[in-house]
Amino acid sequence: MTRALLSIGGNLGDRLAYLRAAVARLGTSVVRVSGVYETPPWGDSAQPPYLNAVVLVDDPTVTAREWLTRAQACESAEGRVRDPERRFGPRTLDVDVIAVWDGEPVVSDDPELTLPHPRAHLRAFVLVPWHEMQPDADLPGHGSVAALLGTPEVAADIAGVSPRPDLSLESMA
Ligand code: A4P
Ligand code: MG
Repeated sequence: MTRALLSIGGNLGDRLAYLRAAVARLGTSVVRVSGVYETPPWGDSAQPPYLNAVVLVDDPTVTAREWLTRAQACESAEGRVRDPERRFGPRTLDVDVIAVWDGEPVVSDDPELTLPHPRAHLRAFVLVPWHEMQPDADLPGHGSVAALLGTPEVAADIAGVSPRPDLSLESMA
């Protein structure tokens, strides 16, 4: 069994359409999707707000590296253009691999695929939707998602993460 938690987000163009396209492209591997949240830009504030969600996927034939390949295929399909000068800059679609479980959590410090994602424990835009979808979840190496929501770095950002119940991805799963 290879299970992964993916973060999806974007802040250019038809943001909901890009999130829906990502879920559709992930296809039958999708186990659950979170609600959609409007979130302030993290890491580079001079850009529009994001829509963010998380997706739990499961496919026994897919390795951790292949989840990254699939994530990047979703980004490319939705026209994402990378600006090497602007690391956390605006994008149509960002798909990050937050964690992978292959029976046990997969741990990697490879810069091409670092697992768990090195900034996930700091990001309310990942942790809030994940907690809503799986209240008992653990981020490998960092403990429970519920506890991470109480850390000062994350707690300070929670108020800005607004549920958008009018924008559902559920019908895609
Ligand atoms: N990489 C290593 N580990 C991973 C992983 N676990 N998942 C490598 C995905 N990629 C991983 O990624 C840069 C490199 O990270 C790749 O070569 C990949 O092999 P990228 O997708 O080319 O570039 P990026 O996404 O712009 O850079 P980075 O550093 O991954 O940025 P983040 O962390 O993805 O942040 N604010 C809000 N509110 N919501 C957002 O969704 N997203 C970002 C992007 C910034 N601010 C945001 C949001
Ligand atoms: Mg990324």
